[in-house]
Amino acid sequence: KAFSHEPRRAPVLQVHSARPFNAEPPSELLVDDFITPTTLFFVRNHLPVPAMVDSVTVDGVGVHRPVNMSVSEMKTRFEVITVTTAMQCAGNRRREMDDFRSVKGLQWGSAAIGNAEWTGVRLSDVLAYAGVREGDIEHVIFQGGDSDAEGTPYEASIPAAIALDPHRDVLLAFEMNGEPLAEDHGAPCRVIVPGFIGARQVKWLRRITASRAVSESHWQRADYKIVPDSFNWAHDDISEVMPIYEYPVQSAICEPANGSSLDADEDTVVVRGYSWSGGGRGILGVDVSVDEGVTWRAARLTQTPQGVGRQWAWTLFDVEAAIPSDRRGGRLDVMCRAVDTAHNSQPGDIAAIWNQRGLLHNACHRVTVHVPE
Ligand code: MTE
Ligand code: MO
Repeated sequence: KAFSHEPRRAPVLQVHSARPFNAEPPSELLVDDFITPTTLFFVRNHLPVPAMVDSVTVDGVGVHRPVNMSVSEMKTRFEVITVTTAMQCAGNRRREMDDFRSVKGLQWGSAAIGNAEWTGVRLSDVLAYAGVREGDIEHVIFQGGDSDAEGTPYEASIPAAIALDPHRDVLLAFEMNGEPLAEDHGAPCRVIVPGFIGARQVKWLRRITASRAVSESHWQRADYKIVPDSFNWAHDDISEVMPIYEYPVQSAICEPANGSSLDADEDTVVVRGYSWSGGGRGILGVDVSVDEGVTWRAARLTQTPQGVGRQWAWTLFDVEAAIPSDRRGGRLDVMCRAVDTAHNSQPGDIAAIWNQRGLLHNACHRVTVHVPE
């Protein structure tokens, strides 16, 4: 039976789809903890949760020592490390893009992101052990234990240069926040690719293949690509479009919640949210505006020290802003924008980045609240 392995889920999650299960927490709860509690971590399943199988194999080009190992064998054979990294679905904030102009896909709010401590072994160590050498391969393919009605498993790949680089901290992870991986997050073992979109971080990992080409899967070849307005599905070849790997710079306001009412006796508003950039780029600053972007205030940042180029964790921000007096009894728009360590900033408007699948929505975030008299 397809959905017989679905686990219990926290009732607090807001469900976008029950089968397969897709859900995110209320965004206000995301900023309460620098490390997102596992029960609040968004879940993005394309397929039914599979039965638990504790075995990962390594095969493909250059593999002269075939590997077939359980999690306990991984622990004894390779160094175990813990990496704090955020993971964000490429579809995060799709609903806002859809509000602007219709796009295809699950209507994620702004909480399809979380920041966790992942414990596992380095993929680069496992590949070296198997005999895989740089220069022989271009991509590393990951196959999940979950499959569709025809038996086609979830699969994705990452470039070999990332997979083989120990500084990129790509993990075969078996713990999340100090506990064995939960079923929804890929138990017993998943791939963690810091700085990449969630789609490459294959859960329920069963097979790793060293390859000259990208994965043949639908999710690698046809989906998780920026399909511009100009793309013509009848004439253009989607496999020619580059797969998304790294995430661009992002930030979003979690508090106050969009559509909420501020307290009547307050003359300031406390603004809190998250910010993150892919590729190991850190966050230099987050600015908040309560006057339609005329003036901006720098928010206070909460970060964890990580090496330059390896800033995988997210940044939380908070700032207290005076409520403009002309907003009393009306609406107030609160906006935020982040700058990463490569000095990239978020686009000002959705139109510039709108795409058919509603992916990588990182335009300047805005919430609208009501200000009492
Ligand atoms: N891995 C498998 N095997 N099956 C999946 O459906 N979804 C991917 C990725 N890995 C997926 C997967 C996507 S699109 C995302 S965003 C992340 O897992 C979500 O991870 P999470 O559910 O642990 O938050
Ligand atoms: Mo995703």
